[in-house]
Amino acid sequence: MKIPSDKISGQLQTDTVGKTIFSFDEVGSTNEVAFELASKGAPEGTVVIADSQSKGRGRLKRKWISPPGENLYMSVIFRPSISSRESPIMTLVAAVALTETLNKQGSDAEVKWPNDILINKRKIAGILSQMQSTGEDVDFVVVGIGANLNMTREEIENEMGGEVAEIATSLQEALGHEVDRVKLIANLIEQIELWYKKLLRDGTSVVIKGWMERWRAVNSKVLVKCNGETIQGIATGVDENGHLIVEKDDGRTEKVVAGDVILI
Ligand code: BT5
Repeated sequence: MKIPSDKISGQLQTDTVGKTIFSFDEVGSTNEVAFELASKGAPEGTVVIADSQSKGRGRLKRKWISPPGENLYMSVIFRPSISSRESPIMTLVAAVALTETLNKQGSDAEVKWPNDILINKRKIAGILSQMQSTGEDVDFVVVGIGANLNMTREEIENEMGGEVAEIATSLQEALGHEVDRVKLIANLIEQIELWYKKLLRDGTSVVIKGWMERWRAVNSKVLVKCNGETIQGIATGVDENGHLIVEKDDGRTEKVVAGDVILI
């Protein structure tokens, strides 16, 4: 059943984000719907929510498991005046906003580069940002957020199956009780606007700082897999564009735009 958008709107005091909310029972992917809307000129701050997704997407054609009735699947349209190079910062804006929202509920969530949120080292949420550019400038960015909210361990195992269930968690599993989905979505939209405004007002450094404060793997030994290559070293931070800085074992520094990180 679709999440009532008027109930979310009723709790919002934002200027732009969530001024228009499209809520669906089921879609293929909220990112796909939002991308289509943005291509047709939908304004900044437009939100697309679905109760379930039949083709929920992760990065690199991976799947995002999206059962109905209990989770969050939401995409937001942004039209920031930034270059395409800087666009990964939008993923960090969403990561900080979501971590803050989850922790206000009493959890102990942390960010993982580039697009994950973890609780007790397991993945509770993922973010998928997709951009349309004109020349070097961003035309729009769709930021998609998927988070497991009211799933029990049994449901995680039934819905996700062995391998994914092992690395996944939910807010309910972490807190030991269910959360109010509408309230959480409203809180998240408020946090997203707050951090987006910080980005526009103060630039990327404030977002980077906020993200680094919620990143516990700083200075850990890592293996980074990107474009079929593997880099080994110490992850020391993220640069102004949200790229991961790795001090390699041979002493050289590498900046990674996209990849998967394994702690070693
Ligand atoms: C992500 O990709 O983590 C980005 C996920 C973004 C999902 C949202 S939902 C709203 C919007 N609409 C969409 O279609 N997508 C966005 P990635 O880092 O590539 O991670 C994908 C991997 O996470 C999968 O290969 C699984 O291992 C794991 N996974 C899949 N579903 C999961 C779930 N529900 N909870 C935890 N882990 C999951």
